[in-house]
This record gives sequence, structure tokens and C-alpha cells, in this order.
Amino acid sequence: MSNHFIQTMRWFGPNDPVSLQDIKQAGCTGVVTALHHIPNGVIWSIEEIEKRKNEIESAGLKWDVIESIPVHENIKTQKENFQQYIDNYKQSIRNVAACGIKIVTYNFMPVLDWTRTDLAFTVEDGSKALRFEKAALIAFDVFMLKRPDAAKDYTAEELKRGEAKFNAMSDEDKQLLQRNIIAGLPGSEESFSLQQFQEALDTYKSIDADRLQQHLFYFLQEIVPVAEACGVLLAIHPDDPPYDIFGLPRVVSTAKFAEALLNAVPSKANGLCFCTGSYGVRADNNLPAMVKQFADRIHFVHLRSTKRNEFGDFYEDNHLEGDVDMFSVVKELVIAMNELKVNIPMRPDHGHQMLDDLKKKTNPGYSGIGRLRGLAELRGLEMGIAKSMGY
Ligand code: DNO
Repeated sequence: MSNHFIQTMRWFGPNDPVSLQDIKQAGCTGVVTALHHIPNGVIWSIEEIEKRKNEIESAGLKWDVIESIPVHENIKTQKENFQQYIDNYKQSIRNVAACGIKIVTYNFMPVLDWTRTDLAFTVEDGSKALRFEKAALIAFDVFMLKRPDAAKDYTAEELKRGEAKFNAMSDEDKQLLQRNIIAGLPGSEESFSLQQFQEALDTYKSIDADRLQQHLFYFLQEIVPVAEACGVLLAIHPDDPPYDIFGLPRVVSTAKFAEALLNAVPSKANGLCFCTGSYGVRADNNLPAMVKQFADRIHFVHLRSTKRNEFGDFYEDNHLEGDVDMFSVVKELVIAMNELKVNIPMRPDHGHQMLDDLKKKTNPGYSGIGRLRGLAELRGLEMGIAKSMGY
């Protein structure tokens, strides 16, 4: 019997315009979700987990992965009662394990989760994609937020482009940009006003990359033994985009960072969520080589591609196009799964807004048809590779 991806999609819960039935019809056997209504830092009770699990199972699907149990900001900054939040995190891990869910995704990005500047970038075929435009980020950072010293983080050329972008924007454009960046993309669980955002940035004043990395390692030393004891595999999601923004350090962006965090607590329970769309934004991340290097510690996979340009912008391309060499990544994953005899949950990460999606209000990146297209292509790619290799 050969090993293969467990095909899943992210589902945001009962209010998601994409239903469990839609996900089932796309050919998934499972979903990836979280208890989004529970505030960050609060313990997930067995009762609440069971309730959501039953809903999923009544639709004939399985809850394969938790994405995410968010890490409270105080854990990242080690401020105030952070130890209490770590204890709460441990209890949530024990509780999800007691309900039979054994993979937990999380991230360690300061303040913001994933970040985009444009949620409806029209690509050449008329579908809409998510985009990160550096000039727009600078327009926001330097000219709207007016973060002290922000200008130091950019080259003169970049600042010029950012200023030109800002000058060309209407008030409405500015409001939209601000919303896109700090009002919280789906799953990010945090949203800010301009002032709250600056205050949140200020809590990192004395925290550089080394220090943030130490805080991450401390957190891992605390939670990995708990996960190990209850059979949970932790999967850290990389930074998106995979470099510092708003002067905040980011420490899960490269193969080197991933290696360091895996070595910090050398247990299988301490693993990665391999997100090709996040790591793939950097030309210096060799994705197939990373799969080879980290194979036995990859517990969850997000497959998505981006297309970058010379200005540091990128947009989300079709799953088999763009800068990610999806064929080679999937090939390495097929080899790894068959050598290690595991089936790894995979979700087509994001998708364009296309066909009927364009007439609906969907969660940015999480349209039904766009992801269905992505999954269908990835499923075919996986099968073609596996069969041609004799698996
Ligand atoms: C974006 C997602 C992220 C991811 C978290 C994991 O679409 O990939 O929001 O879920 O960073 O904690």
C-alpha cells in the first residue's frame, strides 16, 4: 500500500461561506480548522472541541489538523503572565489530543500573522489573487502609520516608490490598504486600529531576532514534552512573508531558522508545517532540498505558489505556476511519505477568486472554486508522480 497526501481544506467554522459539503465535493476527506471563537490564550475545553468535531464528522469528514492554536503575544514577548499562557497552551494540547486530534499548527510571527496589501489583484485570466506590494507596505508604514524610524528600513529607491504609491492613493484606497494590513486576514485572530498597532509594535522595542528566537525555543522546551506525552505532532508555520516587516523580527523564514528550531528540541513532536507559498517567496530557500532535509519532521503541508518581481512584490499564482517548483516539491514529498510510511495532511493553500467565487463574499484566499482548482491539479500531480515512480 503506498503512502499519499491526506487531502484537506481549511474550514473557518459554521460561518464559512464554503460549507463542509462543498469541501467534501471537492474530494477532501478531512478539514483543517480551529475554534476561532475562543480568544487567544484561553484554554480550549474538551466540550467545545467535541462539539466542533461532531459537526465535522456528521458531514462525513475528519478533523485532521488544528490550524491554529494561536500563541499569545505575551509568550512571544515573555511579558507579564506569559507562563500562565504557556500552561494554558499545554492544556489545550492535552485537550485536543484527548479528542483524538493529533496535529497542531501554530506560528510565532510577532503582532501580525500573514500579511498582504491587496486582496483582489486581477491576474491576466480575470481571476483575483492576493498580493504583497512593497511600495504599498511602505506607503502604509512610512506615510500612514508614520512609524518612528521606519524610513531606515528601506532604500532611497524603495522610499521613492512608496511615496509615489501613497500620493496616487485616494482616501478610500488608503482605508482599504489599512484594513488589508491590520484589520486581520482570516485566521489571524487579531485586528488593530492604527494606534493599537503602533502600541503592539512598541512591545517589541527591546526584542531582536536573537531574543525572539530564545523565546521560541523556551516555548518549545515547555510544550514539546507535553505534545510528545499525548501523541501530538506540532507543526510550526513559517513567517509570511518570510522576512522582517514593520521593524519586527521574524525567525521562521529560512532553512537555517527551521533547522535551528528543530535542533533546539530534538523530538519528532517538534515539527514543521511546510508552507511552499511562504518559504517560496525567498529565492534563497531551496524547497525540494528543504523537504529532503526535514522530511521526518514535516507533519503538515500547505501547497501554494507565488510569483515575485525585482521590487520585492509577489502575488499568489496558480498552484502549478509561479516560482515554486511544485513538481519537484511534490516529488520529494511523495518519496518522503513512502520512505517514512506516513500519510501527511495537505491542503491546497489559498486559491484565486474565480468563476462563481467572483460573485460571492469569500474569505480572502479561501474561495471554494479557486481552491478546488488547486486541489484538483495537485491531486493529479501527486498521482502522476507516485504512479510513474511505482508507488
Ligand atoms: C494563511 C495561513 C496562516 C496560518 C497561520 C498558522 O493563510 O497559512 O494564517 O494559518 O500562520 O498559525
